[in-house]
Amino acid sequence: MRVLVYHPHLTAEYEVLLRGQLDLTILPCLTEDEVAARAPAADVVFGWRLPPGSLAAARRLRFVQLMGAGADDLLADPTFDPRVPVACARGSFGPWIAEYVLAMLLMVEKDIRRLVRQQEASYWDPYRVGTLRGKVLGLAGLGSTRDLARAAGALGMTVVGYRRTAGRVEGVRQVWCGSQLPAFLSGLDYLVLALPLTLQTQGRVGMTEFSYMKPSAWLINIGRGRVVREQDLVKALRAGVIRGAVLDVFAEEPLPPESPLWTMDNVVVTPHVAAPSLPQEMVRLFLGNLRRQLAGQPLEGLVDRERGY
Ligand code: OXD
Repeated sequence: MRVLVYHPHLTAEYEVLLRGQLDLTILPCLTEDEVAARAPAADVVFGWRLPPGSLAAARRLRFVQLMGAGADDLLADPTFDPRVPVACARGSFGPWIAEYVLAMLLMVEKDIRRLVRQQEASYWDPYRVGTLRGKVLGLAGLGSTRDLARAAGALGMTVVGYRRTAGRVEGVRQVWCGSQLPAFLSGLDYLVLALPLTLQTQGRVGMTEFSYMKPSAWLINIGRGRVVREQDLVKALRAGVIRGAVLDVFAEEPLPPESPLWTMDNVVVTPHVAAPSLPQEMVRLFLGNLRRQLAGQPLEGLVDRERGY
């Protein structure tokens, strides 16, 4: 079985972890051109953000295993054979998401950036710090946020959620759906976007949605940048429509140096680090899926092409 492995920086590490496993022949690729050249020989692709067009000549693929949560880039590639099953790593990130969001919530409530600035200036100025207790956390995207819901609940937050269809979710006090978006947004202190990028979610959050929120509310985006209309976000933050934003994902990554988001004092920019793909975890997932594929069983994290995630 020939496995094409592609990661812009970590191909060598993946190759070492895969060596000797299941009799695989590894086709390591470091560049877009190498992926395109080796794709025709590959039975399986194991990759991170596969360059558009690079799998156009792959004709023997049994499946593609992505090292990340999102499949939007690959599904949007018109040269990629739509019959090839795609699996993503969406099940691996719950604990990471919980840690990242809690860190950011506490940073905001305690104003940790101010504490750091004060210490840097040897300046003693006690101020009243906030608390998460009693605050309302809204989760848009409930697939990978259960650990977060549990942890936030344990710290005394009220956790509510929004998704396409109604139903109960463990740790979430109330799940809003469909046309209830304004009601969902209006009650929140923090809105966490953990949504995939699909035709339905692209540009879904803009000025109209911000205007439903409280002026004291914060947005935290850990899903995909293009779910939010970035220009509307900048306007909303400047005009005080919402209080602030913590952004780990952007319409364009790396965030361009000229983006106003870099320098706004009510914005925290992090470089897509909320939920990292650790090579060991990704290899475990990949080998599990390879065994499933060989045994004719359904893949874990199989992407539903109709839904786009
Ligand atoms: C991604 C990820 O798919 O961070 O971008 O997992």
